[in-house]
Amino acid sequence: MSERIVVDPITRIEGHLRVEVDVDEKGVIKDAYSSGTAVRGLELIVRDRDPRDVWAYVQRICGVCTTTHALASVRAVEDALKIKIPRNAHLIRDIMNEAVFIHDHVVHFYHLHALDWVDVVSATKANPAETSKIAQSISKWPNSSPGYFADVQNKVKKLVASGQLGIFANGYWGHKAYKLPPEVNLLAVAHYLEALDWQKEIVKIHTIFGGKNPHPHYVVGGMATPIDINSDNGVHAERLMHVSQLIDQARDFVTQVYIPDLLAIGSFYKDWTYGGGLNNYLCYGDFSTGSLYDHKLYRMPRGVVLNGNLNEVLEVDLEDPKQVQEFIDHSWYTYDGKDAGDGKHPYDGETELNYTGPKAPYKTLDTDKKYSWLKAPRWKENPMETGPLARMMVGYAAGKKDIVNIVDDTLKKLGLPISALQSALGRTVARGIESVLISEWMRNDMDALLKNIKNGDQVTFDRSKWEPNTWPERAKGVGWIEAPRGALGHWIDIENGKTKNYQAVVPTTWNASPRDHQNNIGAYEASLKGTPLLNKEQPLEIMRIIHSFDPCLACAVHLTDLESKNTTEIRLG
Ligand code: NFE
Ligand code: MG
Repeated sequence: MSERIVVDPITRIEGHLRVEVDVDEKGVIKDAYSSGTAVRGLELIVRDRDPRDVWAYVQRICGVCTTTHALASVRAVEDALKIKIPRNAHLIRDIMNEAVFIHDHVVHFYHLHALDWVDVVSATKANPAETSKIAQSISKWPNSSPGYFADVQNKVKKLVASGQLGIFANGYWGHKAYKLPPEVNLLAVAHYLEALDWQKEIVKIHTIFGGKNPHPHYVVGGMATPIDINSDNGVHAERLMHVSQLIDQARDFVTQVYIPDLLAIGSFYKDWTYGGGLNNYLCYGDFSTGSLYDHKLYRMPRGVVLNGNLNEVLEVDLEDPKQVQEFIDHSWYTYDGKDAGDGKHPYDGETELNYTGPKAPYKTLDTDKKYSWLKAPRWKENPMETGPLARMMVGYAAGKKDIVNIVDDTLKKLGLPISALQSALGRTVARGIESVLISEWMRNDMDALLKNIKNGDQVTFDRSKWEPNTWPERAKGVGWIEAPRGALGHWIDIENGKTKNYQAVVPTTWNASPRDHQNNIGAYEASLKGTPLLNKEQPLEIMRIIHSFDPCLACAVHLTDLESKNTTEIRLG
């Protein structure tokens, strides 16, 4: 006999995610179902619009990865119209994307994921002098005196005593799966608060290069970044120096706070090996050392690792109609008016809503049938994981030196083999590892930008193909990027200067996907299977595993139908 457990909503994520699991009498998860429960509207909104405007609409898919959809969109239009952007624009875009990665990963680690491993209430029992000793032994970060940690502890004690835990309310405090000593819990809580403060700084990189954050400005053909080092306006020398400082600060926060904490916390959970999942990893690749248009120059390589086989990296072709496809057999859509159908490549993609789930209020979804607003993207009909772990696996398999070195080095520090990365904890470690790499790359890209500018090149925009009368009648293009949560692709079909069709296939759609035409399960679903729950009333293990992917359902379900009544039927009580 199995029992169905429902977690809805999954908190500390972006968007609306529901997870249903079947557990056996021993409390082990035998099957899992991941459902996106809200539906929004961006792919349809951009139809018939000027392709040069689309970035500004699709950027609103998400307020977390505030720059990623704009970047994917301008790249798609530029690919379609064969526009090559100036080198400065490419560097600025990469620096902005790198800033999003660091921002996202730090916020994810401390504010969205840490409390699955860190017991806040236990921190009240810590000896602050011991916490200080630990802090000083693992990092040279200056805020590490016993008095500093005593102050943080007093704040937490006051919260606990008041009975109103504020931002720490409703945690599973005291759950037996928490393993950290009180002193390490206190360290993590202190840095949770510091990271909250720090994260408002790094976004200034966007405000300087892109005018604002969230949703900085982009332009098809380059960047709307008015570089003029001798002026008082626009992006002048002083502002460039400010970006430079922010990049150094970000690197310090990653290497002196985030990574030491990750290793300290991780070392207590080495035997919690659940959450691996599919072992199929997909990367589109990004962060070129030279031309954007040459994949071979990518620091994060493009490719697929299938069935955990690190001896082979398979080639990914985003225009091949048989590679990336979306299926709807278990998703609330129709294809060509039918409930099921062959997978569609995004150039031929369709977004017709068709809610067939139960009327609210309901206890469980009918998971044999359709059960999610997410489509099921597949690569050559395989379900794939994308994101930090995928990037480190593909980079490792491809023999990228800096990736291999830092992965090996980190595993050595933790005393773990590479196979240990195929777990929830491994995903979290991979995210930390890539933060170190990206903070280095961000420094290098900024140095390259400064050098270019010093050499007299201040150009950020190429207007040679700005006017639609320079475009062909019909043009298709794909824009890809690595976003913090994984591989992101936007596909555009342009006809007579207008957007004929637009499809976004998003990292969280891959990871949180439901079953497909062959009943293959998605990455979240696979990662939950086989995990024992210590306490079915407090399914902390489900939170650990799902959070390790850093879900963003806003991104994943990016379409809507304002006239349909369907959306109200699934509103959750
Ligand atoms: Ni809404 Fe996003 C990222 C994109 S997620 S956060 O990273 O693209 O799937
Ligand atoms: Mg889509």
